[in-house]
Amino acid sequence: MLLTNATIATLQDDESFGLIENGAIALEADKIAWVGAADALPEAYRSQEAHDLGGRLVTPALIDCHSHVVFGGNRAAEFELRLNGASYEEVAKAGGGIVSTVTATRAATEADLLADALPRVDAMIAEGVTLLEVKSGYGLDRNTELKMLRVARQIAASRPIDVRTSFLGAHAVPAEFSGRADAYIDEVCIPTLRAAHAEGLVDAVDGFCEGIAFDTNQIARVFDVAKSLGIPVKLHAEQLSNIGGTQLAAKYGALSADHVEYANAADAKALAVAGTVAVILPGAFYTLRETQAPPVQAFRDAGVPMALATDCNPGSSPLTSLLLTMNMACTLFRMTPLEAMLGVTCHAAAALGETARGRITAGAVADLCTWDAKHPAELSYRIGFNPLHSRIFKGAL
Ligand code: DI6
Ligand code: FE
Repeated sequence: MLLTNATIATLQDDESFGLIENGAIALEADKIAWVGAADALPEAYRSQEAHDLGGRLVTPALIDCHSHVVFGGNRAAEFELRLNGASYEEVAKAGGGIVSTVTATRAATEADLLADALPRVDAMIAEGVTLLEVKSGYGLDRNTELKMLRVARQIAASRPIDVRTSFLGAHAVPAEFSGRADAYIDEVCIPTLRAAHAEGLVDAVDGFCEGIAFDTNQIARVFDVAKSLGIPVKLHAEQLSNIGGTQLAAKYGALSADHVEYANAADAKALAVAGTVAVILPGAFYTLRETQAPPVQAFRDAGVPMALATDCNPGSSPLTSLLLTMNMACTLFRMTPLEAMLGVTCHAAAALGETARGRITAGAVADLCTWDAKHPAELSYRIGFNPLHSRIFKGAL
């Protein structure tokens, strides 16, 4: 395939959009073979059938590097209760909160979970997503965690999208282990991780390091097992308070530390040294009406790559739009449109350990989006508008 008459945001480095006006991109099978100005196109590619893009913008396809897109039920009733003035206790008594999602996810069949997840995935695909991370963590027992991860694999078999799984057994302490978080880690979380790994279901290991979830010692025990199995780690860290999760993630050479609202300058330095990506999740910040913004300037100063993701989940971020996520990151956190673009492409790829994706360069995977737009800043600027013109997944339109 040959794309011509394109305005290309190559993102070849992190300093600019790397714009090429009147550019061309030659694809060979599932890879990008050549990119540059049309008048420099090598003879060898000139005979290919050309798709004239009429000056449209081409970017790397979008990557959502943090999602909990597989879950049972939803929490709209709890949303409504709260807006009618119910207290946290009343919501919990009415069966609300993460517990209700765990109950619904345990009760659902694999087919139910897949049928519920696919419309959310389709909304992502419609905005140009070609690579999606999917976490477990609403099972909190062996069978349901495995079930969630199998459904994540089925998403990739059902749609033209790649999926990377993260085992999030350390997401919450289930009711049956109330007050016994250590026992949950040893008796359920770690054995389930081993079983899921043996089934080929785990691409990375995640955890929720927070006062209301697990402390650094408990997460470290899970990470040690991940390390012994050769699985990369990532961590929900410093979302609601600073308890050392970011430093722990850096110590383990994590792919990413996610949320990080309460991270500080020392944490940013540790991430930079470790080469760990900071994943910024404005959907959860917005939904929870948080006031502590992530230390974007400290990440810039330290040279920490920043990614953006939906955190799509039924409680704190019922969001499927990565384009809206880009806008929120700019408006709420003062990230620039360039940072937002890098955040949903090459930096998101890095947060998943993918080095051949997220930039338009010879040899990269041919995952591309074409947009009814002239400049990449338009993608962050608009609210609730989807200018996707076409999506190319592994070289196929
Ligand atoms: N951080 C969050 O904000 C969500 N999980 C997490 O690790 C909350 C999940 C939920 O409420 O269902
Ligand atoms: Fe999350």
